[in-house]
Amino acid sequence: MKILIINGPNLNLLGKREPEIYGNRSFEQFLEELCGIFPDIELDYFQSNHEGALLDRIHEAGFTVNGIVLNAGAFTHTSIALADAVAAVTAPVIEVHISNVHKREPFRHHSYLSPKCVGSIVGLGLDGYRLAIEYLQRK
Ligand code: CA2
Repeated sequence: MKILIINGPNLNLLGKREPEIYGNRSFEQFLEELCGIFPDIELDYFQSNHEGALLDRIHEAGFTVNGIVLNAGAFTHTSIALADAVAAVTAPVIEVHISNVHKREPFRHHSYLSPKCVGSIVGLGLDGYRLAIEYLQRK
């Protein structure tokens, strides 16, 4: 089984800034933990600050992997192009947000991606990624 985790803009700063919102671990550290939790799953990870690069990765992987765990960062609230890409691919996509976007500014309450995803996990910190992978594993 192969699952691709995609993180969008600014998520490369995890563990370096705003620990009160996003925690104090880098995603690379957390990924090591995930690989230990899911030894039988091939976990691929991609982060980009560029919308086009995220689109290209979704297109490349979206017809072959067993699932995509997607935290599109702020593009969640702006990108019809990413929503179209999620809708176009055959792999199930789970939307994850580390923070509870519904407790934050109103502009974070709307997601163009949610209607195109199998489901969304918000506000559970990095645990959201683990839960999304568990769901995809059981399917
Ligand atoms: O809660 C999430 O996971 C978000 O996708 C994070 C995005 C934000 O724009 C979304 O509304 C919700 C922002 C990512 C910024 O990540 C940082 C991490 C550490 C330090 C600074 C920014």
